[in-house]
Amino acid sequence: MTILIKNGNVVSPQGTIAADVLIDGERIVAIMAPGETRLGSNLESEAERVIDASGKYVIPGGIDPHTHMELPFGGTFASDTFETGTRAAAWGGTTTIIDFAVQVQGARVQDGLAAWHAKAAGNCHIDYGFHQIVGGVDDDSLKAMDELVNEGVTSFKLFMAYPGVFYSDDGQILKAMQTASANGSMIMMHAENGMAIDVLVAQALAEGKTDPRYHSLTRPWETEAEATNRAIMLARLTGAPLYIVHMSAKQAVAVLQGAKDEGWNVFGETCPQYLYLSLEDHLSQPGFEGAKWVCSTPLRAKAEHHQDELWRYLRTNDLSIVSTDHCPFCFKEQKELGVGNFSKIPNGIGSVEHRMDLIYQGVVDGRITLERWVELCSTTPARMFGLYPQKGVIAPGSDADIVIYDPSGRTEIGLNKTHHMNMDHSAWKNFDIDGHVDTVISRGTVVVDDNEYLGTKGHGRYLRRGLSQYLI
Ligand code: DUC
Ligand code: ZN
Ligand code: ZN
Repeated sequence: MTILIKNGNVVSPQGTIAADVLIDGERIVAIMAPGETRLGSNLESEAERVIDASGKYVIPGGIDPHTHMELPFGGTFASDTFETGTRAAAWGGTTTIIDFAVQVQGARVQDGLAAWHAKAAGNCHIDYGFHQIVGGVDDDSLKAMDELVNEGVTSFKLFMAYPGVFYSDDGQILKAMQTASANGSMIMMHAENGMAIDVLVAQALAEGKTDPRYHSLTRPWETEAEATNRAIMLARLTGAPLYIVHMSAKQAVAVLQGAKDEGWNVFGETCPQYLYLSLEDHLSQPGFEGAKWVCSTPLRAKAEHHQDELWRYLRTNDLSIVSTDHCPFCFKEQKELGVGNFSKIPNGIGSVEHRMDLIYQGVVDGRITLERWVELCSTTPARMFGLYPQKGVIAPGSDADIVIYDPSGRTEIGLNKTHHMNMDHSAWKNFDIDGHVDTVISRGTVVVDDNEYLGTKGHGRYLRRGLSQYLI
């Protein structure tokens, strides 16, 4: 199928230009001045489909490099499958996800990856890749890291939190970082001091503090900043590149900023929940309502002014990417596991469908530029995780993953009935966006058009990733 997208404004980190985009099959084949012909041919009459994007932005499809479909957590599983989660992502203008395959202590890393392939294969609506969680660092898993790099899994997530579950101690972290330093892969870090947090949690529960808001109060910013600093120092010691996930505390990002200023290979992401939601307004809602917003790192106190600082760090590139950490749980029977004990509430918020809209709102609000929106949500994720220039850019030869975004449209994202994630509630109640995802194209196939879903399960393909471009 050939598709001509005409009269749109094509956005990249370098700028926005009025241009027509020609797609042939799964790839972009030409970007031309509006109305220009190619090789003497009249493209408009030759294209099988012409989409008029007048007044709209034409952007590379969103890349969400941090999702957890079907993650086992706290005795249950994240409620989106690869089928429901990738479909919801497509609805929201995200055309690639990178999900986390899980290895638990005592199991083989290769088996964890194989299990994730089995969950995803034939079920995805959009393209997908994997990072690998290494939950049990030992000699076998260190060897497996080398093997996985050759299979296109070029980043490994370690946890300084969740002792007894995903946790690695400093010696294990050091060894995994030495391995990454040697094989060129990226270490992704959940940076929270889990040992200290477990003590604070036990003390709070002993004092009868069981409400959801204590989830945040027992994970204070110091536990994030301390772990961030420790991870950076261990990365520095080993020469491993480091990417800190879901940063929420301004003090932790200040530590990252210092290391970046020294020229070290360290990067960080934040997520929409930390830019918009808070301890006071969400996690502290009456009764058990706040459980909807239990995630880790936690939502922080508005009074501490983290949100403005996180937006600033996004502008200054101290934070490089906005991912979602999409990890949805239903309220009924899943979040409810923690009634009477906040530490038993499964951690996670569902946002994979809303990231493009929520961060576009930052453009509307004057917090970031249009070009930075595309850079944070598509181009940098592609470059950071070895997908560029196949993904993350509108250029001849790149996959035709394209979103046509209407800046004069409107999107009510907080209505439980209208989202497509497999959840019985929305964490984004009362969020209305000045903008709208009109058309979504995944590898040359129109999957969303004018509020209609046209995609199919099984269209999404596994992406074998290369090494990060930021390390060369
Ligand atoms: N944080 C979450 O909120 N959910 C899943 C795992 C994590 O680190
Ligand atoms: Zn995490
Ligand atoms: Zn996560």
